[in-house]
Amino acid sequence: MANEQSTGDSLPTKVAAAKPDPAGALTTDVGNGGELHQRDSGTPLTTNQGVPVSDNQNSLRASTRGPTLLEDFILREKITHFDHERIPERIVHARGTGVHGVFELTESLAQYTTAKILTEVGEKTEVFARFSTVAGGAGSVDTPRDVRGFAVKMYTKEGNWDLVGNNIPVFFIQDAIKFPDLIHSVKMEPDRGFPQAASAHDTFWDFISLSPESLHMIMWAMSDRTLPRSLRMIEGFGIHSFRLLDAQGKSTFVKFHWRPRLGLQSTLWDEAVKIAGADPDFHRRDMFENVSAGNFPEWDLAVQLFTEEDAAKFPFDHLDSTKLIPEELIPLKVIGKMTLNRWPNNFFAETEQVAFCPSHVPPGLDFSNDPLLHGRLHSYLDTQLSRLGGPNFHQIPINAAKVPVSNNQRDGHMQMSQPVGRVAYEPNSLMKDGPRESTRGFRSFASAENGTHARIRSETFADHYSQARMFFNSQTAPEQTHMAAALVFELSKVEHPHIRETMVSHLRRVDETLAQRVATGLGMKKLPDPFPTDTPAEDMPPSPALQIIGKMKDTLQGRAVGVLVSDGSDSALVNAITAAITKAGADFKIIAPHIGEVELSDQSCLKVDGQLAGTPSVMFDAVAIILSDDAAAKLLKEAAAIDFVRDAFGHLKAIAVDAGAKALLDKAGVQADAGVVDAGNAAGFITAAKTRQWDREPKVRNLP
Ligand code: HDE
Repeated sequence: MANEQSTGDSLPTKVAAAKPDPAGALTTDVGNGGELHQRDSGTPLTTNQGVPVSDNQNSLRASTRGPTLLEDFILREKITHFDHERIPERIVHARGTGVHGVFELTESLAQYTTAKILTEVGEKTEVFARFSTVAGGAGSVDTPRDVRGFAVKMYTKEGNWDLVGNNIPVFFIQDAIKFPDLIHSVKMEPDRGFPQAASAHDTFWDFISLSPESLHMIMWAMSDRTLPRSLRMIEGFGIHSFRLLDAQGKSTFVKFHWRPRLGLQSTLWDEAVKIAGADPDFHRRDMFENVSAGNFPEWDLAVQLFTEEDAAKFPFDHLDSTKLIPEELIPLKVIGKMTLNRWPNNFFAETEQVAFCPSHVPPGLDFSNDPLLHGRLHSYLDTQLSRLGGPNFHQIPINAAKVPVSNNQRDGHMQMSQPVGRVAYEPNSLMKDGPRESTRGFRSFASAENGTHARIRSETFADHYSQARMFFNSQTAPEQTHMAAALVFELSKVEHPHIRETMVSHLRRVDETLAQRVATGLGMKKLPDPFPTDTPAEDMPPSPALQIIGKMKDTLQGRAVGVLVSDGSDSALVNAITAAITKAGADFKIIAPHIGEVELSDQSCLKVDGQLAGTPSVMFDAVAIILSDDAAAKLLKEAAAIDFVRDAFGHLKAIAVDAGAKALLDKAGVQADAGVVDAGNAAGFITAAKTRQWDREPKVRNLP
């Protein structure tokens, strides 16, 4: 039952003078600052036992200025509950943002599976999605360079299905036994307790340099995929191969992909770093604001389907989670759409307490033999036991299936159900309508396993470099440059030269030009020898589907534009540009030197969304600057204004400028290019704002 407590909607009324009552009679309240707290005006405030509380401002004292009494059970209950408000945060993916939504199937997979969620076209299934960073704690920032978790709980008619994926289709390691080491290496170093939410330190790169299997994932991690512009603009991947089973038990392998309808988009590293300071909640706020405003993000669910025979022909092993199946080899088939449309009521109750387990699958799905997946099938259930305190976490509303749950499991910490009757076992003859096995129940694929029982890694898992090379070769030139720059940045933070050298020796196995660029960036005089391997990279055809820039949608939809104005700004220009932004499906925020309102040239008033110093240009995809001459002259002395312009330019954004703004550009040393557009040319500005000005990059940054 919901814990009915004051919502805080009826705030205490402030009065000039409240009189203390020495006798402690309940006619008058004495609160801090002499606030009179309205009694009997809303829902009664109670203890957790339902006892109404008369005074929530003063603890029980032996005398007016005397000691507080242990007898005060109301104080003790309130403080004790508060002391226990925190539960252990997730060991990985602690920082997350959750949203409710719905999944609708558009194409049936009835040919391959019995799972109703994949066969009933038009059926809408409630979902809860949680997006996360991996390495940082729950209070860390939203924009470190990190993989993003993409976990979706689907409350299907046949029980919950948790598709617990990431925004990258491969992983660092091939075997679950290595996972604690990987995570320990990336987390804060144990002797010093830093760095928080960062892979740029010795222990991470030490581990990676000694784990060649991680090289493909490292290519992704050093790409702009780990710097998403918005959680609404990331892809999601189930990574492992799963199985679909039809009514005869025939198996087809499947990989799951989420594709954002808004398209992929990333930030630049310098931008992500500055966003971390300007708004540590950048992604959570972006999701909250858009879902609250009705801009519901949508993803297509697509599958890659293949048989055992197809898999035997792949030049890699699909059971190895460091490998992906190029779309050019097995095309994606779109089968449905997810729309996220409802912000949770309560962060803790839902986003924090949601428990995902890859082992939660409905009948008609099953697992492949991926050894990483098998480790996960154990780990998630286990972690919930300590994080949520016991085996009844499935009863917490956000985790509860939307179909009846009936079995003979009993008791345990925080048991919420009250089973009736004397039977708690099966088979039984005493409870005729008790829970029984079902012919529609979950079945595992009948596989014939044979081979050596041993701690062994398959030969087919030995190639660590071919797909790393394929990924690098598939990128556009600016994306390759960003990867080189990311490697230089990260390895420059590594204190031990031998770790840097080992990493460059691995890069020589991936791509010689990349290795050379990174080595030069690290000030190395000569290249180390390539890392010894029996399995050097084979050239694979590039896969353009792995790009971000090449795949960017020609749209401003879902993006945000910052419009910097002042008192006296030209109203016609401001109105035309804001109308064009809205027409393009984007959002705009009005920024000004002061909060409140600005009075435009035609005396109309415009509400200000953000004060200049607190709303830097890194928060936006493009900016428009329309200033009166007076304001422009004043802002020439304002560092926040100069930074606004310099960063917008440095981050390759389109900038719309009027005459006043041009002075600001000059002061910032910005030499206008095609991305700097006259504010009178709203259409030209919108076109430029749909992409970054990639040609500008070599002019503003020395890249490796
Ligand atoms: Fe996880 N992972 N993981 N992981 N993972 C957890 O479970 C684990 C892996 C992923 O929003 C934990 O409830 C092992 C791959 C997401 O609540 C834990 C291995 C992928 C989330 C755990 C992996 C993921 C987690 C921590 C190697 C992408 C956040 C808290 C075998 C396919 C879910 C929790 C959320 C969370 C274990 C590798 C995705 C400890 C042992 C590969 C999105 O159980």
